[in-house]
Amino acid sequence: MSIVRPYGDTTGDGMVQLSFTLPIPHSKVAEGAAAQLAGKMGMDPALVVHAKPMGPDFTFFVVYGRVSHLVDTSKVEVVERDYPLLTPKEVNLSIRKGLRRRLTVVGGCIGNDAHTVGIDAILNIKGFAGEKGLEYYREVKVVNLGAQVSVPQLVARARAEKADAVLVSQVVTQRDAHIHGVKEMSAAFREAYPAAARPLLVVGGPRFDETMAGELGVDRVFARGTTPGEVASFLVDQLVTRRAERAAS
Ligand code: B12
Repeated sequence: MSIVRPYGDTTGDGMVQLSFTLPIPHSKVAEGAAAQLAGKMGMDPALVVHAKPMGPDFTFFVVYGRVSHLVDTSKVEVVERDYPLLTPKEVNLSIRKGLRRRLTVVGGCIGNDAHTVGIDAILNIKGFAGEKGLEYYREVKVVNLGAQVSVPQLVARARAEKADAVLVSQVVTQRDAHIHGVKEMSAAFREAYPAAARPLLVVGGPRFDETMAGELGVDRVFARGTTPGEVASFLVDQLVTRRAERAAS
């Protein structure tokens, strides 16, 4: 069945929970304002179930209520994985046979972003979710530039290392910093390289929409929960398998 409604107390009752902050001190009026907002967003009835002062001038709310909207799962657009998931052994073997040299990856957090935990989860040997990071792969050379790398620094290092792929993390999303940062980065790589020689551009972070690769000018977007194995498999698919297919045709 492709049409579904939210489930709260009983199947299909349409109940949802919403949290937000209003820039007003906690009071009965503030709670009324929260209920009014939820009502305008389509929740009816809208019940304020939690209100907590956040300092003297702000209040955090949780509102529980019913919405009448239906969701059609057949109209949902997502990026499905379109490459096979490989084990580290298979990744190493493919690179060795297909490239006949190590695959070089340069990565980091660009702009002001200092949230390195995500890129480290993908690159560092300790990895993520029980999987080892790309440093563990014998046939992958990892250059992790860490936090707050400027775009010119990233381009220069990618050139110096003859990077096959550039992996960029953006976690801060205030004022769409992640979107602006990635667009600046992809434009800089397009300017610095002839199209055929440009490294594969891969970005990731918890608030990216995976369908945005084209708009951002990158080859792939990875969102929250990404594992190193998925990234390694994607790199092999793009830089070894598909390249060999193109060369053969
Ligand atoms: C830890 C943390 C910090 C640490 C960072 C330490 C470090 N070395 O990374 C410190 C204390 C330094 C910090 C500072 C700040 N932080 Co902070 N921080 C967090 C926190 C709690 C966790 C982030 C994290 O480590 N997640 C774990 C990793 C594993 O998850 P991930 O990043 O999503 O990565 C996964 C995927 O997204 C993906 N991925 C990520 N990157 C990449 C890249 C590639 C190429 C690929 C393939 C995949 C990929 O793979 C990873 C594994 O699955 C978040 C809140 C939260 N719970 O998420 C806030 C948060 C990100 N921080 C926030 C803020 C505001 C800040 C500060 C501005 C606070 C301040 N006023 O000073 C500063 C900014 C510093 C800066 N210049 O960037 C906000 C951002 C809000 C926004 N809309 O932008 C958040 C959301 C907290 C909040 N709710 O307000 N922070």
